[in-house]
Amino acid sequence: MLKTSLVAAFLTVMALSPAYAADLCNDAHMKQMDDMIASMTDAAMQKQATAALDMSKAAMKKGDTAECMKHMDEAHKAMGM
Ligand SMILES: [Cu+2]
Repeated sequence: MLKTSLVAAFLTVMALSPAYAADLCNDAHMKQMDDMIASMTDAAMQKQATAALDMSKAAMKKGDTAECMKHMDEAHKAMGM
């Protein structure tokens, strides 16, 4: 019982921590996103995801993780995630 709630608390911290966000705002994940977007079949959604990812990459270059994650989230939504 106690162990389960500790794991749940840990997962919540993981999801909310900046370290987790930084985990997605990196070159490796951007490459993964590029590949995933490239394989999308819906042209309109693909365009939307590309635009969002471009803004996410620009924010990442500036070191703005919060902004990077915001646009990353938009890209994910356009990808149906
Ligand atoms: Cu992503």
